[in-house]
Amino acid sequence: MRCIVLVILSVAIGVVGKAFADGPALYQKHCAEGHGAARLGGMGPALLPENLKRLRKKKALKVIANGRPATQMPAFSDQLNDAEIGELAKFIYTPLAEIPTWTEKEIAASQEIYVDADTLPSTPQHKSDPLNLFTVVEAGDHHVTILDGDNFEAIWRFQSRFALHGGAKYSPDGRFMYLGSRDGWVSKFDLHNLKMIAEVRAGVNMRNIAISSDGKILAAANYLPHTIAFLNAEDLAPLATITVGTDGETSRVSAIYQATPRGSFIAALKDLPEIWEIPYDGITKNIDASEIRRIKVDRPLDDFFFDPPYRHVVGADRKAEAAIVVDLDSGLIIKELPLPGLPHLGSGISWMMGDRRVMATPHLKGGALSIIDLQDWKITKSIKTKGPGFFLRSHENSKYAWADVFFGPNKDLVHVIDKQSLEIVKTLKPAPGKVAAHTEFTRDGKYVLLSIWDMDGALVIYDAETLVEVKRIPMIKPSGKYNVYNKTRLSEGTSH
Ligand code: DHE
Repeated sequence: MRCIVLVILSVAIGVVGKAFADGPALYQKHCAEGHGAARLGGMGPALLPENLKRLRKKKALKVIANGRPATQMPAFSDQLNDAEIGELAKFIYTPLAEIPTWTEKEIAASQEIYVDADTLPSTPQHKSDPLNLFTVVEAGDHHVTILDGDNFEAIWRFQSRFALHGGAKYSPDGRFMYLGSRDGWVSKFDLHNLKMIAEVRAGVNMRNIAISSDGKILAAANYLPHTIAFLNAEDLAPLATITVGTDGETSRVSAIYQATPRGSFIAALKDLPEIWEIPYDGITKNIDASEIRRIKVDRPLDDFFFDPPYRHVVGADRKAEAAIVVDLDSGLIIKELPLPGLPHLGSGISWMMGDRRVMATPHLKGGALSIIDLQDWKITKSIKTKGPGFFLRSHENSKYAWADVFFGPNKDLVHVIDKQSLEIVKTLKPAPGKVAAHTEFTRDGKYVLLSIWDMDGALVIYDAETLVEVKRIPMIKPSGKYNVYNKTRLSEGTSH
């Protein structure tokens, strides 16, 4: 008898245990309300492998167990055992069976307008120089700090959408700032009134946003679904959405860029050997295929660097470890440069070296910076660094370029390079053991702001000439920072 009871009991435990260790069921019970029944996001972020790329599984287990401080994410360790938490994590890292849809209808339904910008004063309601403000993304707790670039005091701080990515974009007059999150949210913030104006979700897994040079249209590049969404920059209402593909085969969109002198957006496609150019004036409700210029190349290219006139684009062929130069007027490949070690062309910048314009790019997998002559597209030098770097910055008024060492044992180092001799003149170690990365200059080029990319991090400000530290502001894992003047004036030393 005792034996039978034990058998029944163990079968029952087995059944219950199995039922409760079922990832999808656990998800529906505990997570669907906050993150959406289809995992596409809700109050909390989308829980899809594409959106969770920056979160290691081990960390995800901890977040499920302990929650996320200062957010609505609760701790589940008192409700779920380790096996159940493991099953949940496994489930959220499983790709969806089909590409989700996110049409204009869903985009429109997600639009939130907090205040009509026309009812607000059109002049700055603070004492800072509106063109020397910095938007600083604090990735550690998903906040944004607005920093005065003259006295380096924070004038505002607010919670952002989850996991912002890519540079902030500004309206041409510098009043409005636009942010994009990996979850597809686009936010419009008024820097004169320090108020959020509107938000909309332009995709499920978004790469970045770009703004047309007249400030009227925003474009959002998506991995999920395979679309580019165009928004009215005034209220973020959807203008048009295009599915990116050819002959029934669609592609993820790696990124979208504004090409000011060309009056167009240019898109990099992850899965198709094409570059798309979409003129601003072709973007209407009924945009059709004839409005899109498809430049055929012989392989998929992404991570673009544009020369200052936007005549040429340099794209990475990640497989062959080469950089391909395409003439955007003729649509022809004019050069293939062997650049092993994954060049990070998106971080490339250019400057005049004597009477020649050169570009420099870091490498994500190699301890070097490559220097390329933009007249004949020859690699002229490889500057050896202390490890692979991510970002590179300079300014017209500075003789130096700043290159971080983002990966490896020397991740706490930043090189300062003389733009004429191409020699490293100084290597800084602002916070031993912590990643030091991503610099940006003040509008006059006199100071440089550098992130200590750590939960117990800081923004370190240097005199750009003497290279001496002048201030350190504690911040929570600050990542990118974007100066209004440098971005809107398309400074050659910064990203656009
Ligand atoms: Fe980024 C910009 C792509 C991983 C932080 N990153 C960009 C841009 C692209 C890009 C196309 C330009 C967008 C723009 O400004 O409009 N990034 C990619 C990748 O393909 C890659 C390697 C892998 C991925 O999964 O997306 C990648 N990026 C990262 C990170 O891991 C970083 C360090 C942390 C994070 O936030 O995810 C990171 N990327 C940044 C930052 C910028 C950026 C801070 C803006 C740089 C600037 O100065 O403009």
